[in-house]
Amino acid sequence: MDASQRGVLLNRLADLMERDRVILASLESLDNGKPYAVAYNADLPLSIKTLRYYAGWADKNHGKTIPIEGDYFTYTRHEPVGVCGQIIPWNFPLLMQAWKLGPALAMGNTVVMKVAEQTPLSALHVAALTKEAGFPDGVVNIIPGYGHTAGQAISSHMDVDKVAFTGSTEVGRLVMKAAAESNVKKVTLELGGKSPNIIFADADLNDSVHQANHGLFFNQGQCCCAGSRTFVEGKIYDDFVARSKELAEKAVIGDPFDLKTTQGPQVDGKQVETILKYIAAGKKDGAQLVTGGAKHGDQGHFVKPTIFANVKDQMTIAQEEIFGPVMTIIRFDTMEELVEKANNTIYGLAAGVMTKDIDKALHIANATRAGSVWVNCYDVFDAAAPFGGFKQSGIGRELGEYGLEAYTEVKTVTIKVPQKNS
Ligand code: TXE
Repeated sequence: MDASQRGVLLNRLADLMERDRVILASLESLDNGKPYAVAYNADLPLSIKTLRYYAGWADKNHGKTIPIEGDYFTYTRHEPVGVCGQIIPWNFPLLMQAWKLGPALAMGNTVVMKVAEQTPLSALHVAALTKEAGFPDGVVNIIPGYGHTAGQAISSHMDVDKVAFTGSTEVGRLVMKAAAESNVKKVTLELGGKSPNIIFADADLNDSVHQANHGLFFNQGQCCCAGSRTFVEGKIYDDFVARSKELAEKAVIGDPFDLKTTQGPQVDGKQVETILKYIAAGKKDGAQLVTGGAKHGDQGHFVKPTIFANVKDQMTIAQEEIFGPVMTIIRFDTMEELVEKANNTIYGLAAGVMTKDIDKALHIANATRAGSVWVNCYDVFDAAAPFGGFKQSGIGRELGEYGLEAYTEVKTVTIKVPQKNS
């Protein structure tokens, strides 16, 4: 198929998702528990835009001609990697699917994707849409299944050329190991995070409280890039904590299909247990529970928005990924202490900084070991801007032009010529 035709198919898929936006957003809420309004207004448009963005790249991933020494003509071809295994999680099922299908299909690969066992429905509907869009048989294969069986089969398969995984760091390690022990397939990983979100005293306080609230509580706190360590400058610390409490308590918790709901249930009971375990650890370690700290109601997997203040950097709740609506607020007084603490984590996915001082913003942007830094904003995503982790948050980048690399093999062709003109 012509490269341009792959772009046509991806655009057709995006159009079909747009047509079925209500169905897909409904399935997403039903499966994951996220508020329908969020699925409809955030997950769907972001997923559709990702496919359209990569549709545009289908015929634009050119090779180069390279002036090597001697009478040769050398050029590179950008070829597909081949069969790409893709394993995705449950927190943004449609979006993670689009992030992975977009670049893989645009670059001419075939895909075997295992969706998360908690949330297979929307992905299976998209699978049907790929048929309707006209992708040839066998190009897009979507499998529901468990990690230790279907996921493991992908990462250890001898005929899979590449595996892309999004999920926990623990499983990322297993995927990498299986890849190494089988056919040394290429590996890209997007793993956990414990991202610092830094609030300086000079920033607009109201804005900062809202930004930090959204950066942590969005998607029931189930975001890999959640601003889960909120660092607040001493001068405004008490005020910030009080206002954050007030805002967190305004969350409307309940039925995801009620359009007023801002916080739905966690994805499942196992996730709730993990969150409650971390809340208990926070209390035991001596952090101050400001609000929440328990399940909400006696039905379903709801957790109250929870805030801990006086959190010390080395506490478990400040070091391990909770993946739930639990905010930990840490005080800082000097820039040096701040940078050291902000980087004192095994992760390096994202960082945020709120300040009116451009020097401070740039210093933090340079000094934090993180794949994305948001200044005076948080969680700003665009299909054109790369995303991925430093340190144990992952390997490789998704989105943007950088996202093409993982799905491209570079072939160097050198031809002897009578006379080179380099
Ligand atoms: O993740 P898993 P879980 C983090 C978050 C959360 C924790 C556990 O901290 O609390 O992980 O969540 C598949 N070989 N994140 O248990 O197990 C699995 O079927 C191959 C961060 O749900 O990592 C699913 O499709 N695959 C995160 C996918 O891996 C395996 C998103 C992710 O599940 C496998 C989700 C195996 N042996 C959780 N075992 C992020 N970075 O956004 C499981 N899987």
